Amino acid sequence: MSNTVALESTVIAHGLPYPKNYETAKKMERAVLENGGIPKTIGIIDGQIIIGLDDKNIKFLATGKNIYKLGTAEVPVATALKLNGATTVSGTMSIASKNNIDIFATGGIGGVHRDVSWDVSQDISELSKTSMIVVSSGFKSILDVQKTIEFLETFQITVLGYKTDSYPLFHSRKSKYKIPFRVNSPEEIISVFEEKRKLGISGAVLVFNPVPEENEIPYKELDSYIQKAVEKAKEKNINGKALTPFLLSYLSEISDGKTLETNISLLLNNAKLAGKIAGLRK
Ligand code: PSU
Ligand code: MN
Repeated sequence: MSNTVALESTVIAHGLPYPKNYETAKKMERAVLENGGIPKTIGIIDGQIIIGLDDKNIKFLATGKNIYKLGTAEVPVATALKLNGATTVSGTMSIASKNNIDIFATGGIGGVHRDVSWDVSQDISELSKTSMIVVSSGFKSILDVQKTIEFLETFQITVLGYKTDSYPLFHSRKSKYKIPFRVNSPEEIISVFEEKRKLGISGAVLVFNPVPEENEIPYKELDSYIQKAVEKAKEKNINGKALTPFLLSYLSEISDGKTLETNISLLLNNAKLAGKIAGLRK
């Protein structure tokens, strides 16, 4: 397989505010490149799937108004109806895997939401069937942690802690949940992935790479912000695709931008690790 690293565009269009979203997208590409990989940011412009969005298109997704948030299920709608859309973890993985790309870096994956019944991200079903190394900093801490861990198990998603013994939780490096397997090098990640593929087992190898220490927000501090954000979403009746973007921006607001800085830091750190993994392919 190739040394290309896929990057998603939902984090640009719906996960971070302008201009930080644009700057971060460019910095993620640079981080992949500097560490030995070829970055390709994926999105849909006027119904065209683009693997390797150029500067103009990244800016368009970073500033545009009617940009759809596209999971795998919505990708064909966007191409048929000639829409503009940013692809989520699931949408990006499904496009990348059909184009010979099997390494992907994101921030936090989707999972099972708190309080809201049956809001489970398409990311989980995609991770269960698509063969790919996915580097993230955990699932988003706005989720129900325990239920999401159980879902990863049910869907046979291979989980590895990168230099960590517990599940990192996006903004936080540690949690009380022990991660079953720890790896300490990009080489070990590649070897687990190749083995999974050789054995004919479908699905991703999900690598949890904790946010750098200097930017982490300890879970205790974070949890009070999250509870407030979840309450607010309930009060405003926000659900479905709008829920994650709302919670992320509300968290940034009530933490004085602290969660935003953390989010950017972990995205860059994940791009760096994915670049290193890809560099081994040369
Ligand atoms: N990682 C981030 N910020 C984000 C996302 C990931 O740091 O905004 C996006 C990803 O695209 C992920 C999506 O697939 O949030 C999950 O949304 P939902 O919970 O609605 O499935
Ligand atoms: Mn959802």
